[in-house]
Amino acid sequence: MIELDRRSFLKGAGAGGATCALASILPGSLAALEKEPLKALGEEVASICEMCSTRCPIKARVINGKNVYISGNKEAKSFGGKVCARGGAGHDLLYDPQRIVKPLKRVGKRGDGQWAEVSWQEAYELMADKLNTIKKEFGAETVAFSSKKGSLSGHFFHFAKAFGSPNTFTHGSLCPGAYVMASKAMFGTKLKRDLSNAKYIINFGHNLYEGINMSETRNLMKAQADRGAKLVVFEPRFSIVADKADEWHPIRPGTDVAIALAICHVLISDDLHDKAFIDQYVEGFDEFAKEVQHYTPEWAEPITDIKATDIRRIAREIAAEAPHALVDYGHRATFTTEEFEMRRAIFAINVLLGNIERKGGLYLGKKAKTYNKFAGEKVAPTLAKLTVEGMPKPSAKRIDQSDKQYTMTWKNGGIYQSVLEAALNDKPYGLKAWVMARTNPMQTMNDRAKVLAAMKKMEFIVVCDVYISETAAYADLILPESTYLERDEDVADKSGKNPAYYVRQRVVETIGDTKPSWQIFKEAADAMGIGNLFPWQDMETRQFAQLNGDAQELKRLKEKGYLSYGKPLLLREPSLVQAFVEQYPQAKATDADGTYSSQLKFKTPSGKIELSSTQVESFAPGRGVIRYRPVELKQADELYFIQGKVAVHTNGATHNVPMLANLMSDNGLWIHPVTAGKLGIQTGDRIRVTSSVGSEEGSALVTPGIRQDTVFAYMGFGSKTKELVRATGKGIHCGNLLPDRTAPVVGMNLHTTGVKLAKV
Ligand SMILES: Nc1nc2c(c(=O)[nH]1)N[C@H]1C(S)=C(S)[C@@H](COP(=O)(O)OP(=O)(O)OC[C@H]3O[C@@H](n4cnc5c(=O)[nH]c(N)nc54)[C@H](O)[C@@H]3O)O[C@H]1N2
Ligand SMILES: Nc1nc2c(c(=O)[nH]1)N[C@H]1C(S)=C(S)[C@@H](COP(=O)(O)OP(=O)(O)OC[C@H]3O[C@@H](n4cnc5c(=O)[nH]c(N)nc54)[C@H](O)[C@@H]3O)O[C@H]1N2
Ligand code: SF4
Ligand SMILES: [Mo]
Repeated sequence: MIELDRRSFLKGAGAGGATCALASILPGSLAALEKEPLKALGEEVASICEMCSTRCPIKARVINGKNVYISGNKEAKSFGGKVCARGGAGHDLLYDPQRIVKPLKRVGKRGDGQWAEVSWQEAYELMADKLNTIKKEFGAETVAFSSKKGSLSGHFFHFAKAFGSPNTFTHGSLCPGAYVMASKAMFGTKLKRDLSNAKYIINFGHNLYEGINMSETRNLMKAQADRGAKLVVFEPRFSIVADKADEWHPIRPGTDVAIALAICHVLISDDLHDKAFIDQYVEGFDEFAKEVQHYTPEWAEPITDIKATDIRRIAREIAAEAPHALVDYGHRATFTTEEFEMRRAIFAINVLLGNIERKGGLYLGKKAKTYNKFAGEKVAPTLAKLTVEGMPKPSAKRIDQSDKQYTMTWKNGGIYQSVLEAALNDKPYGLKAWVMARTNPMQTMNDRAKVLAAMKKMEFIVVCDVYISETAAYADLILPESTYLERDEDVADKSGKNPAYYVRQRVVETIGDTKPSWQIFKEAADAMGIGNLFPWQDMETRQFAQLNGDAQELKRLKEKGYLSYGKPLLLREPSLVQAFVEQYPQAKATDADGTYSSQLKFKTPSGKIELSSTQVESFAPGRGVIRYRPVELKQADELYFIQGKVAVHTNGATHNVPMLANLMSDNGLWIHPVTAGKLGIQTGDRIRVTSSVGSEEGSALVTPGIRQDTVFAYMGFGSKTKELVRATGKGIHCGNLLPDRTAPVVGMNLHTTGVKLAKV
């Protein structure tokens, strides 16, 4: 932990007073406070990590008033009672001298780093004055609201709705949107994967050993280590998952869809598909089968650079392990403009394998309502939805989704990057203000220069964050949120094969003058004259209402932190269904084969899995049947530029956390030796990467673990604003190289582009 020397930082603060330009002490930061011992709120508090949006269940203990020891919560078995490196470093965020702990108002030119500390009341009044004036003059819809979806976004978007703007955005179009929409189009809902029980797994760039999700990462480890599952990875670079796999196939970026369709071709032409499953559950098989006739492995080979013999062999191998085998549909779904087809083609393989609701396959989440219905008794409490009367209905249309091809994008999450065209070119109408919470688009949205230009055009920008992030550095008002270790939050649903809930609780007394966002936006609403739409008193009254007034259960949840109810249930897995009916005597009657197969329904127009879909055809003509379309991701003389997560950092969020910054603060560009050799580049050399929108200088990492036509960088580095002191100027800023390009139908930002490389 960094020790503060009080005398030297007082010197650094220079003129002192409320206004200070950026010196060695950041205005409003923890460094300016007298360092007091941490006040524990319990011997060991069960809570939820927020070092990334996976939100793993944790236990936290304050040690000697100085440190917080964070481990996994053993109640949540699939998480293995463990946290990752970032989860363990939570203390360093809590106690980072550079964390902001006072509301800040811009006093110099926007982006100049001149800030004045203000009281919360002043901050709320400024917000009320500016936002209400803009609403009166231009309409509430000219204010955009964006936040990473998760624990705090509910309160934030409630605020946006109460204000009257339809323009709310999550990170969806920068992250998972495409696979969620593909899954909804085919199954009517999101699916989950039973990695730990799979005997054969095909992975298309799901970076689970670096892009960590404690539960899924551990499940993949379990499948490989305990069950000897075979793992086949298609990845343009030798990721850690590729390193731990049985086979690594360096696929050409953006061509996964061709492999997936070729595997479908083999399964059907070799008669390896599950015909009984298809007869019972699938709509549109014939059209699909007709289309994939063309997609032979020999056809896929020149597109993907993967040998036809390998594709055919892999298809046969996975079919031999079906239904306890799966093709992972990934997480960040931004590789190609054909994302909708890519993710649907991956789901299609799973459908042909008949692995839905089987061990080692894909399944539908079993929340309390569904689970209780099957059990014939109340096994788990259902969570009450807290709604408010009198919420205004915005009359204006959203700035995105006007084109009917975007019918499937989230109603409230939308196409985040459409903020840019609206702000800059009034498309479809202009924006005047941008309110953000837990989002850092200057780092995580494509085309940093465009994001900056859009921000410059705004009349008013509010950012709620824990740091002066790259985005917050251009705000007019910064609202410092308490870290997750200082917050109580709503009870959250964590159901998988059986219902489960968990809750975030304060581990320590709040440091400095920060607040949780549920409170920030409730109090801001008061100042804005819309406080009546926030009728709850505090977080505990909300949690109590969520649990339908069951004080006992709330107490139990808070003690344990994570409550799981019942036994795992997969409707088509005989052993699990048998254990379930033995446990619950009132349970629904099973089918003759001892399963709940006949009860498996899908929320699609046909009630079946729509392998081909007339609904999709109606809003996206030509896409009713999954089809291959060539894409152009780079020019002939360029290299593919791709990115990924690194195990010790989160997106554009943790690069200033001391312990993690010490572990890694730069992202060398991965370059193949042949490519590097042609340019005279060696590891450690300074290099310049240039795309159609930006240019970045960085260092080279020459490695055979990447294709010759591709370069790779870990994302989130190279912050360009001086406030993020430990991260600034270190490494390649990925967002600065990516043009603002959006995939059809799913509205995803495209993270693959062409670049030129030179030695500096
Ligand atoms: N340590 C850590 N863990 C995290 C996060 C983090 O920032 N750090 N972030 C969390 C979040 S928000 C998410 S969304 C998940 C992300 O989880 P993932 O989606 O698994 O993570 P990424 O690293 O983005 O994975 C993309 C991988 O795809 C590869 N790739 C790029 N283009 C292609 C292509 O065209 N085809 C194929 N087959 N592969 C390609 C990249 O090399 C990279 O390894 O991780 C979560 N967990
Ligand atoms: N080029 C490129 N761009 C990408 C990606 C990529 O791989 N390559 N990955 C994409 C993916 S998968 C995602 S999910 C997005 C993520 O992008 P964002 O949604 O922007 O999320 P983060 O970078 O995780 O964090 C955003 C901000 O949250 C702040 N923060 C952290 N904890 C708290 C808190 O408790 N309260 C508040 N108020 N703020 C907090 C952090 O300081 C940070 O400034 O980026 C996407 N962008
Ligand atoms: S994966 Fe790591 S950082 Fe993310 S929530 Fe879990 S423990 Fe925290
Ligand atoms: Mo993400």
